[in-house]
Amino acid sequence: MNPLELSSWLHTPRRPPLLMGVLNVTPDSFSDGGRHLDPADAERRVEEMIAEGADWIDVGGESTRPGSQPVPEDEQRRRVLPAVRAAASRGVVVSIDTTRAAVAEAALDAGAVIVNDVSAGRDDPALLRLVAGRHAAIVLMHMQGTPATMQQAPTYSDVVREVRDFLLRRRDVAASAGVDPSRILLDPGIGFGKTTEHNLELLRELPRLAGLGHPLVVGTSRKRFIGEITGEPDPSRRLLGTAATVSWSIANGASVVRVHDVQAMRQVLRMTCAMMSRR
Ligand code: HH2
Repeated sequence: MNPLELSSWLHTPRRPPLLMGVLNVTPDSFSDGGRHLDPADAERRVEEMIAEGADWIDVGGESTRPGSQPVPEDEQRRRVLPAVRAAASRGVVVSIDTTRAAVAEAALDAGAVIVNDVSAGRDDPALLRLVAGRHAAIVLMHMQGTPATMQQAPTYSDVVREVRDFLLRRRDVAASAGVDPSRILLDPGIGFGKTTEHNLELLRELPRLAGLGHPLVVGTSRKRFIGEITGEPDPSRRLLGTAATVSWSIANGASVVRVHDVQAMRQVLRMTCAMMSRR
């Protein structure tokens, strides 16, 4: 999908679900860390994901796995810009996975059109103003705590209600900062300050989040809760567990699924959409 098609997709009431391919340009991401640090490797992976059927490529230069520490803006920029340029030059939709306005701005200059902010505009207030000024799209994601501490003791009285209320609050803050509401996507933040049971509850109740009037992004790919349920400790071997969650998410209203295994999940998405008559 190219950026123009994204604009019309955002205004389509029954949107065909999109596949967001993950490209982490980091030494320490939980599943693809260290594999794309050389710009030539990142570029190869971009080409591969496009050939495999990615609609959109999400480039990140900072791991947000549990226990991770922030990466300086300069270093994030150094890591992500070659990959953003490589993906944008091939005409595909590119998002920048960052919480920092300076990194997002450099990525938008290099051709990204979406900011994927796992802090939903809380880490750097300048980020929402930037998105507004550039008429970019933004993913606002729920997270309890920060990556450094979020898995220590996640607590909710009603996880679905709290995530829903949070997303609506952050949507309002973004809109007040001037972000075009039709360019806001929401994400429950699977694995971000949540136990396995919290993640399952959010997936079970996904239609409640898919009905908030914004496209819903869901990122379950290879995550720890899949390992816990399936007994598979190696993230790269969680393909089938991931497939189950991707199919479920689409059937329950997700508009975008964020995945590492683009080729396999393209098949899952096609099959799920065919069963739902949303081909
Ligand atoms: N998950 C991760 C990172 N960014 N963004 C959104 N919108 N939704 C998610 O679920 C999400 C995200 C974590 O996965 P990954 O990028 O593979 O790992 P790491 O944070 O270790 O780089």
